[in-house]
Amino acid sequence: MKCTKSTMRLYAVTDRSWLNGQTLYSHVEKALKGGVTCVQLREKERPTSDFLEEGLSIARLCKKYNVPLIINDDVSVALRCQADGIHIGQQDTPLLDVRRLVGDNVIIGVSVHNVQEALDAVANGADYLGVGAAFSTSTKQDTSVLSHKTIRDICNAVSIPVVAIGGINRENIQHLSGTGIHGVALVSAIFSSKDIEKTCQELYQLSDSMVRASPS
Ligand code: 3NM
Repeated sequence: MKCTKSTMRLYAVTDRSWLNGQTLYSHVEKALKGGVTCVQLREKERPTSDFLEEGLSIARLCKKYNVPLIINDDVSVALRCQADGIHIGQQDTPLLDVRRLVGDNVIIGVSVHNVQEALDAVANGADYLGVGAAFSTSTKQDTSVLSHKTIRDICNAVSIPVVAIGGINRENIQHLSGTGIHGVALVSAIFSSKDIEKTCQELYQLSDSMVRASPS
C-alpha cells in the first residue's frame, strides 16, 4: 500500500496504557471505524513473540479497512506480519539499513526534528516524516517541543508527506494550520477516549479542516 499525503490525515499510534481490560485489537478496530487513515503499532516493552502475534492480527484487521499498518522500530516484526510499513526514530536502526532489509515496497517513516534531519531522511529514501513534538506531551519522555516555525521549515524543505505528533488534541489541532503538515498523529487523544470511534470521527474532521485551511 502506498503512502500519500491523505494517509497522514489521522494517524493513530497505539498505546496499551488506556486499555482498561479491553484488548488493543478492539481499540484499534474502534479507531478504524472512526476513520483513522493510518495505524502505527507501537510496543516498547512487549516480548517479540507477543508483538508478532499482535502484529499479525492487527495487520489482518487493518487490511479489512484498507488502512496501512506501520510497525514501530522492529524490522523483523514488520516483515513477518507483512505490515505496510515501519517507523524509525533517529536513534533506531539507520534508514539505509532498514531500506536494505525491507526492500522498496515497504513504507518507511522517520521521526525528524529539524530541516537537516528531514533532508537526510528524504535523501536516504524515507516515504514520510513524523515531526514532533508539536506540543508538550507526557506520553513520551525523551522529546522536546518544536516551534511551529521549525515544523513549517521542515514541511517547506521536503515534498514527501509530513505528519505532526506530540500533545495534539481536539483543542489545539487548528493551531497547526499554516505549518504545511498533511495530518496529525495522536496517542492519548485517541486511545484515552471513552468513545474512540466518535472521537476519531471528530478528530478526522478537525484535521481535514486544518489541512485544507493551510496553503499547500
Ligand atoms: N513521538 P500523545 S511524541 C510517539 O515527539 C511520540 O516524536 C513523539 O503522544 C515525538 O499524542 C509521541 O499522547 C507521543 O501526546 C505522542
